[in-house]
Amino acid sequence: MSTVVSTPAPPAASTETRIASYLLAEYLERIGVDVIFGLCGHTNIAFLDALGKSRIRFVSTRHEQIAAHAADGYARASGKPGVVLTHLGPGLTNATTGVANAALDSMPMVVIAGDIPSHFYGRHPHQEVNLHQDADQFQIYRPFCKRVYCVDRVHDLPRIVERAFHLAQTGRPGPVLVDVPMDIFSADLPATAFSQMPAPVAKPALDPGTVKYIVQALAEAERPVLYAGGGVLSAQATAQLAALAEALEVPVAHTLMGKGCLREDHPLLLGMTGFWGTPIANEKCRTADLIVAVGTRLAEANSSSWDPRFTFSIPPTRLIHIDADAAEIGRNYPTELGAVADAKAALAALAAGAAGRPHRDRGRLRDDIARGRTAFAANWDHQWTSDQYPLRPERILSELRRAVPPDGFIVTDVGWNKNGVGQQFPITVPGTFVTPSGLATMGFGAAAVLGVKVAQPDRAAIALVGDGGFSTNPAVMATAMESDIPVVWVVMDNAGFGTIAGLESAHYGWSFGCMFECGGKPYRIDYAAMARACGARGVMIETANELGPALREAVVSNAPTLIQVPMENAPTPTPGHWNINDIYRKGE
Ligand SMILES: Cc1ncc(C[n+]2csc(CCOP(=O)(O)OP(=O)(O)O)c2C)c(N)n1
Repeated sequence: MSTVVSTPAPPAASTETRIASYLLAEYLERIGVDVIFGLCGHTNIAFLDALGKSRIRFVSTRHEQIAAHAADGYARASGKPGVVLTHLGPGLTNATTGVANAALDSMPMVVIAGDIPSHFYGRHPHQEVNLHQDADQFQIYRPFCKRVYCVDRVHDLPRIVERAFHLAQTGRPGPVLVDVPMDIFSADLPATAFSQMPAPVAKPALDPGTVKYIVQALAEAERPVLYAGGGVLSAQATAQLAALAEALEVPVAHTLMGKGCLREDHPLLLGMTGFWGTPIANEKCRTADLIVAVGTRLAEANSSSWDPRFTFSIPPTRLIHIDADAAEIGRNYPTELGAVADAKAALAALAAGAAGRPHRDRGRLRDDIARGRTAFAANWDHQWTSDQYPLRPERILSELRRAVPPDGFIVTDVGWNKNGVGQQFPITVPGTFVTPSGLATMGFGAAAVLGVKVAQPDRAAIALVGDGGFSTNPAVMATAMESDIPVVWVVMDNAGFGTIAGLESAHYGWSFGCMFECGGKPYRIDYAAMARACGARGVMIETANELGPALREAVVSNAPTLIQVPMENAPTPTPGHWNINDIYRKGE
């Protein structure tokens, strides 16, 4: 955090000068920025003018949270940093949720925010955040950005922007803020001021001794498990993970963000761990003698609140943990060996070291896995063909899987959609499952899908969201229309914040404050009509059999489409544990 030490101003007289905004837009083009998501304000229109004259696409949203989630989705689907442009004050604060969501899921992002004119520092000008310090808005981003820069002089702008893109992408990726007083956008700079490009950075790998140690430990362990987090997906290391697992016949469990790390039908795949995980994944992790975890925080939801009775029992299980961020190692469990490395480099080296190496006999491991997965699926797979109306959520998943090509993106929000997809939905192409994990932000899915589609226009992009989540930011439909982004939103409509309603009902016997009601009756919004009012396609599903054809039509329609599906508020099975359930106490 902080404003950096100022760069000495170069002698101005000897150089041709140009307005900083135009130089900034041209620099962003040169470093590969092809889209910026944002919303205008009087503090950033000088930069918007430059953007409009550049080759960079500007996706204008109706709420800055949408811009930040869309940029986050773009980063996930492109591998490049998402870029956000906001106005000062309320623009910057509106974007906070989206930026924090990207931070907690380690997504690279650069936020460029307008700010008050620097010559008015101390006078509390219009829309300034200044209750504790003048020009203080950039501090709002401090807890979740890798660094927050406030540009005090125009000569600092090129170096700060270069630093921002460098930091957002290196090490553990995350958001960086560049806060720009509006007069700086309009100030002069030498025409060559933006000359430094972010440096290419080699990723940290495992040293040969560590590779040997881990391969030997995996080969000799009796019941080893490879545990994959989102770091494996973002490093595009799934082929290396499969090669290692197959070479040593080691089963693979994963976190929510790690879903897609192995094909769903891979015989060594255990599935997701934790509260909403699968019994076989929890059991194999809990009874493992060695876990090699890669690219994961071993976070609460995936670890059944770290309760040793459910998902991980470390010790006695030995833990080897490989992560890009040293701070993650040893945080939640005693760790035999930590290694700070890029997931792809590490897994490639381990797979090479494991190739052809003898390992312990794993007995009937593959049969065990198949039996465990089938037994769990028997709890719900008959619902995949249910004709019930309002629909069963599982029927929605089955229709979705059949209608969306394997390389299409499924973007979830928070609710049954996230939990059910993480647990039950077959993903075969890595990276096609996009979900908010760390901040678990309701409102993410319907907006993030916009950025996913911008990044991958030739692939289908479907947001699966609850009616609660969708109604937080329905203005996504206006953006999809204006910017011609043909996404599909499937709204699972149970007339309430269903997941929380179910939790309250289980502990307190009612769902006060969680269901949508008007005049004492369930309150249902006609989202399909709303979509049509925005000029998009809107389809209301009236029988279960209508859903499949509606989805297939939406995928090929090349037009923004909302499909509203009345749905039973059925809970997602919870084979693991969540400590909140031990906390609630009901009074008289
Ligand atoms: C911004 C935000 N507010 C509140 C929550 C808490 N929360 C988690 S799930 C949920 C309900 C979501 O409702 P809906 O989108 O209708 O999906 P459903 O649970 O009904 O499947 C809420 C309110 C959250 N995760 N994010």
